[in-house]
Parts: sequence; structure tokens; C-alpha cells
Amino acid sequence: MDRVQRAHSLHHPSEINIRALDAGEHEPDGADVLRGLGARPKTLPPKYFYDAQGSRLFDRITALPEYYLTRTEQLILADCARRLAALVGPADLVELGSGSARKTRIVIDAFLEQAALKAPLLYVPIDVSEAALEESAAGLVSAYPRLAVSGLVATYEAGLAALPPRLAPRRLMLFLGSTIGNLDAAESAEFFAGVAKALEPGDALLLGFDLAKTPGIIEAAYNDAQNVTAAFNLNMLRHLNRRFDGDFDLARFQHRAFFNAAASRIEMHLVSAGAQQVRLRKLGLAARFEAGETIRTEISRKFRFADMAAAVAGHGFALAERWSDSQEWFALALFRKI
Ligand code: SAH
Ligand code: AVI
Repeated sequence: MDRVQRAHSLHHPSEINIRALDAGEHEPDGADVLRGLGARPKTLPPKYFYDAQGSRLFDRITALPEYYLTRTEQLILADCARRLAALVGPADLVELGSGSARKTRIVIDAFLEQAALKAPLLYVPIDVSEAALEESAAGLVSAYPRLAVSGLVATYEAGLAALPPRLAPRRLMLFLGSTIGNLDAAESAEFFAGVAKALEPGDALLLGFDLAKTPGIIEAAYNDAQNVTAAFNLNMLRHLNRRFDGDFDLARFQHRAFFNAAASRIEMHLVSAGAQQVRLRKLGLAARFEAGETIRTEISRKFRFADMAAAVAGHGFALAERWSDSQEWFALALFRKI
């Protein structure tokens, strides 16, 4: 059986269609957890932040005074959306890691305004968080009568391999929020290869990414005064406990986030408060921790524009336009598939 046959429909009001896909053909659920906790140093994939509570916590992060990323990207989008729609022309919108899709509304508004667009506008959100996808899709169709939402609860890879048929002449792929920074160089290369495969010549990719800046500004964004980022980090353990019948004691791990200048990235870790053993029964795993040992739960890379442009160009894209804020803290780049 292939992935599409295994997919099941979650929802069927007329304008919403949401399908849940298996993570992939290659791996059983949790194989990446086993690999990460078996490695030295220990790591866990950031996708496990995003159960329903994790998506809510991320939403709270985006409103924090220290977390400049979301509001900066939102300002840039508000400035460039009309030009973006004019450059791309009538297109289906496909968004990877769509989350609440709040910023996406600015893009949707601009594409709905296009005189040439024949309704409906197709929006394909792809996200591992079923709760975030359900909530954002319901909000979008009630706000936009001319929008058809065809969502996929899936990893990027599985979602890209199962896109619905096109309605418009072009496809615009959106990857916002600097979520690209949560992938390391090898994962990014694989990601861009998957995006390139899902696009035809003339299609477009809009990428939002955080730019390198004074480390203190970046570190503050991941160490907020209200400890919401700490709660977000620790929530990954709660999610793993529920999903894999585990016994992580959240009181025995601490949030740590710092800027690794050599790698130009934030690293988020969970630090073990003492020597302990943790079990994830559904995975048959017993992991030992020494006092002070950490699990790296996330990297968040901070880029130079030219490096990102070159990395994407290497996958058969040409840079069509770039936008930034007045402080050059965050960038949006529009690429056209060659
Ligand atoms: N694009 C939104 C949300 C960013 S948070 C914004 O800019 O604010 C990252 C989103 O990506 C979350 O909603 C999370 O559930 C999703 N995500 C993380 N890893 C994923 C993966 N491997 N595949 C698909 N979605 C993923
Ligand atoms: C989703 N991603 C881009 C966020 C980031 O900034 O790397 C996730 C996050 N982690 C801590 N705060 C926010």
C-alpha cells in the first residue's frame, strides 16, 4: 500500500478537505526518537514540539516582546504582498508548516484581489499538527468564502508527495517563519530537493528566514522573561510521554537556549537535573541520563541572505525578488523554478 491509499479523510464540509498521511514509507513512528536518544550528544526532532498544546505555546511565543521574528515577517509581508501576487500571477498556494496560518492571510488577501483569478483560490496547508491545521482551516473558510482548503496532516516530505491536483496555472509554495532554520544543512538540501520536485518551471517559492544579527537580540528571543519558550521546550517531553507511553519527569529537565556563533544558530536543549533513566515503553526504549547531560531539541539557524540564495539556487531556482525590514533582521525571498 502506498501513502496516499493509507491516508484518511478527517473532515468533509464542502470547502474543507483535510487528509492525515503516514509519516513516510521508510520509518515506523518514533524511529527518529530512538535514533536521536541513542546518539551522543542526544537529540530529538523539533517536529515533536507540535502537539495541540505545543502549537498553542508556539502561538504565544509569536506574540512575545522578545520574539521579533513573527511580527517582523508580518510587516514585510504587509508591504510586499501585492507585488508578490503580481509577480507570481494566479496560483494555488501550498504552505509547509502552516501552523495558525495567521500571516498567510496577508498573502491570501493579495491573491484574492487579483483581477485574473478565477475563484476559488486553492490553499493547501501541510503541517504535522492536526490541531493547528483543523483550527486554521476552519477559521480560513469562514473568513474567506472564495477559498478552498485542502490540507494535509503530514510531514513536509509526505505532504509534498501527495499534493492535490492544481486549480490554477501556477503553484506558489510558502515556507515562512524561518522554519527552514530548524533544519540543518543536510536536511535543508533534502527539503529543497523535495520542493523542487513538487514544482514545475515557472512555479514559485516564497521563503521567510531570519538574518544574522547581534547575538544578544537573538538569545533574548529564545529566553523570554515569561518562560513561554521554556514551557514550549519542555512540552516536547509531555508529548513523547503521551505518544510513546513514556515517563519523562518534566520537573527533572531544564530549558537552555544559547547562540552558537561558530554555527550561526540558536541551540535549544533540555538539561537533565540529575542522573536518571527514562522509558518510552511503546518504543521499547530505556535511556540513561547523567547529571547535566542535555538533549538538543532544536537548532534555529540565522542566515546571510547570499548564502540562502545560493543554497536554493543550487536546486534549480532563480531569485526573482527579495524583501527585508528596515533593520535587515528578517528576509523574504521569492524564487522562480527554472
Ligand atoms: N509557518 C508558521 C508556523 C511556524 S511553527 C509561522 O510562520 O508562524 C512550525 C510549524 O511547522 C508548526 O506548525 C509545526 O507543526 C510544523 N512542523 C514542524 N516540523 C514539521 C515537519 N517535519 N513536517 C511538517 N510540519 C512540521
Ligand atoms: C518554528 N521555528 C522557526 C521557531 C524558531 O524560532 O526557530 C521555533 C521556536 N523555537 C523556540 N521559539 C520558537
